[in-house]
Amino acid sequence: MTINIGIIGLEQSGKTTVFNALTSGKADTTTHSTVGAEAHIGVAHVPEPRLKVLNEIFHPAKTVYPEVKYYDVAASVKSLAKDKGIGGQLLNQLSTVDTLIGVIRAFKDESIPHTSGSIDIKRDIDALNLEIIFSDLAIMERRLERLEGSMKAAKPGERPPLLQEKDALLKMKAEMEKDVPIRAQSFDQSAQKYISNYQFLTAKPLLIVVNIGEEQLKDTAKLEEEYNKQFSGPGCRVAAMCGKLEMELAQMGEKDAEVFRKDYGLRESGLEHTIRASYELSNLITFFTVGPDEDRAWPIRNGLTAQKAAGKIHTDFEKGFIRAETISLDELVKCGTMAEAKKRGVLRAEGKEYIVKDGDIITFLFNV
Ligand SMILES: Nc1nc2c(ncn2[C@@H]2O[C@H](COP(=O)(O)OP(=O)(O)OP(=O)(O)O)[C@@H](O)[C@H]2O)c(=O)[nH]1
Ligand SMILES: [Mg+2]
Repeated sequence: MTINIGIIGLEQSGKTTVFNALTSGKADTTTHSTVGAEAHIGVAHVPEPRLKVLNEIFHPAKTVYPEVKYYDVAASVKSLAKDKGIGGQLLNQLSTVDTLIGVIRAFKDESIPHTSGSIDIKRDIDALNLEIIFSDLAIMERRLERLEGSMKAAKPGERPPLLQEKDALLKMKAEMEKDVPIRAQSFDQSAQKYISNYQFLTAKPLLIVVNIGEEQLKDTAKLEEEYNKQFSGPGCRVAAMCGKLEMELAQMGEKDAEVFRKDYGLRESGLEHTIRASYELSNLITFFTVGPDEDRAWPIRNGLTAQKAAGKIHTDFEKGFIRAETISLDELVKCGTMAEAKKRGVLRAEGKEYIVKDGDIITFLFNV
């Protein structure tokens, strides 16, 4: 399974630097990106240390990490929304991602002038929010126009669902005009489906990455806490990291990077840090499948039943679900082997309504 994350932000905030940090990429950061440029796309594996533990038990031929695909959309969302050509295409690409990363500049550097003349995190977060609200409003208006047309042509019996959609859109629009993103609005069940149909940008979880300077590194944790107090909200939280340093570390060997991180007092890499935050934002947990062929981590939404989780692997697993033989990683480690776990009776047979937990190791039994 691939998790898609779109990187947005104001001009020269460090989007491509953060992209390089997260994907160990080498995209150019020395020139300003130009309108009409294509997105940088890069893939990273979700760091999942629990797979290492499992590998020591099962020695599989292959280890499969979940993938995250990052899109660095060069231009500002606002300019994309106005543009019908490549801008429109980039916006379509953005509208399919699962989560947005919004890069906000906090690093000071006289040689790189800030487009608004100064560093002001609150101002820039507001501006970024307004950009994506602007883009969603444009989509809403187009949809409302089309709805008017459909309603005129509709037979009386066809009108109620159209009216219901119009009603839902108008409510969302009114809130957005008060600068409330869709992720912070509340809806009844019937309006919910319109949100997923349109893939509005402000409906997506937003991880704000405050791109701090090297001199702020030792205060990373404290700064992050303060930023979260000020700026987090429904579907939105903040991670602080130094894009430039993380980019340099991502291009080193792991061992060297580790030494540098220790020196700076950093507990985890920028990738680990932002992925953990985006898992929490998107309410994702991980279950594992194991065996001689492969050990594999599967990200799923928290709250899924065993039968639905089985469907993430294959639809046949879901349709023909019999039971899920389940053990937590901690229990397995205590037992040492699956055979020992069976002997001690800690390998559980769970039914289709079982709610999968983070760290479960599952063997699905099914028939087709
Ligand atoms: N000192 C310092 N400079 C940074 C940091 N992050 C980015 N920069 C510099 O800021 C400039 C812009 O960085 P980019 O990553 O290209 O920014 P961008 O948002 O992708 O820029 P555009 O795509 O042109 O809008 C580059 O010269 C980077 O080296 C940082 O954490 N510290
Ligand atoms: Mg860029």
